[in-house]
Amino acid sequence: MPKKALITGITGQDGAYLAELLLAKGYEVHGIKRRASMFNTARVDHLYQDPNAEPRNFVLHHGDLTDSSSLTRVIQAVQPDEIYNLAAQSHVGVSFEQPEYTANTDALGTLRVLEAMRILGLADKTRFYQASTSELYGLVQETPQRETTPFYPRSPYAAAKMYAYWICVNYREAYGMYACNGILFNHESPRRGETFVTRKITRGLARIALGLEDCLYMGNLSALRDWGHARDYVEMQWLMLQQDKAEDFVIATGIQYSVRDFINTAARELGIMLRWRGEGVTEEAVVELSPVHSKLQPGQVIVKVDPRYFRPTEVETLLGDPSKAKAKLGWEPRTTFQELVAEMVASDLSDAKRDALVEEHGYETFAYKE
Ligand code: NDP
Ligand code: GDR
Repeated sequence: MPKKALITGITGQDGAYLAELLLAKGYEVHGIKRRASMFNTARVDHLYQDPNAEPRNFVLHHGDLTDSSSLTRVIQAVQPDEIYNLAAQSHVGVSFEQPEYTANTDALGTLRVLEAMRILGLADKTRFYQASTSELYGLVQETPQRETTPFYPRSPYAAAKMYAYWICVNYREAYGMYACNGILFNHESPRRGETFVTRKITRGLARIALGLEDCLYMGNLSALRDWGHARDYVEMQWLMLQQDKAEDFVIATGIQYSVRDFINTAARELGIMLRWRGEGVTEEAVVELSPVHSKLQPGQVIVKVDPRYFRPTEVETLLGDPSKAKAKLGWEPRTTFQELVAEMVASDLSDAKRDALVEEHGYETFAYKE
């Protein structure tokens, strides 16, 4: 019998990479998707299987982390060996605008999954992974941050994830459940949501390079993050559930860059050299050099600061210490920062080229030529 995994948040960035990994390992993969007015399965459509296919090893179920009955129903039907709780309102900035919804999904949602497991008598059978986050460290108390570093959340998102972290620890201690937290630092990919900073940069600059947009408006350019690749990080999520004993782990690269560094690196990938001028809200990036055939002109301002993107309380710096994961899980990040940026730029450039063609020739002509 193949092992069965249930992934909440399967339609998100990590859910899609994790589903691919588990399918490759021979798992039967079940995922919870929420109802939306438009298709929301683009990241996993390539894994879709005809409902009449046998054996069927990839199945999506409707459900929502704010709805206990749907969670209980799905968990009862699937009887999973492993549950990966990845679903969340995961945008820190948005959590200031929707704090209650964020708490309901990210904090209580985690409790609902754990309670469903307990009530259904799966506390001994099913292993549980909680998508915890470096945002727990917020206003950092120690650098680099490790498993023992005290938390100081700085957003409604982080406060909700802190509840989720501790309820996971509590269910492990109270009921002997195999439940663990992966404290993952930022991880990105071409599948990253378009409003997170890295993807906003690679998508925005690719479109600017092709003349589809003029300028990228950014928030805090000095924020420092420890960025890795999502494909590498989901492997650690799986490994955490394969140990003898449930434990919490920091997953990070141990290397830090600023948002400004990310912009410079992405621009260089596109053959654009930038010069920065001004400071604070007047800081901007000017094109110094651009590729010969580019529509960009030297002197053109393509990045500006817009205070709209500042957060009421910011996490200025995060840097992880993955020593424990290295020692116990054999963790080695495979993708370098440069490779990550290059992969994201290449993907967004290819999308932007398609959009530029459609804009130039019109959809009908483009479709006809195809
Ligand atoms: P995404 O935002 O890409 O994906 C979030 C997923 O959760 C989506 O599938 C989304 O569905 C789903 N979801 C949101 N709200 C609900 C709800 N109420 N009920 C059911 N499903 C819901 O996040 P990532 O893949 O980047 O991250 C995965 C997890 O890891 C999240 O919990 C995030 O907070 C955490 N994390 C992420 C890090 C990162 O750098 N990426 C770092 C540390 C932690 P839909 O597609 O319909 O929107
Ligand atoms: P973060 O990621 O808040 O770390 O949370 P995000 O990419 O949103 O921001 C990173 C840093 O960049 C600064 N920033 C901007 N951010 C966005 N989104 N848009 C901008 O225009 C912009 N300009 C500057 C931010 O202020 C911040 O300092 C991510 C999410 O995936 C969480 O779910 C996860 O828990 C953490 O990473 C680890």
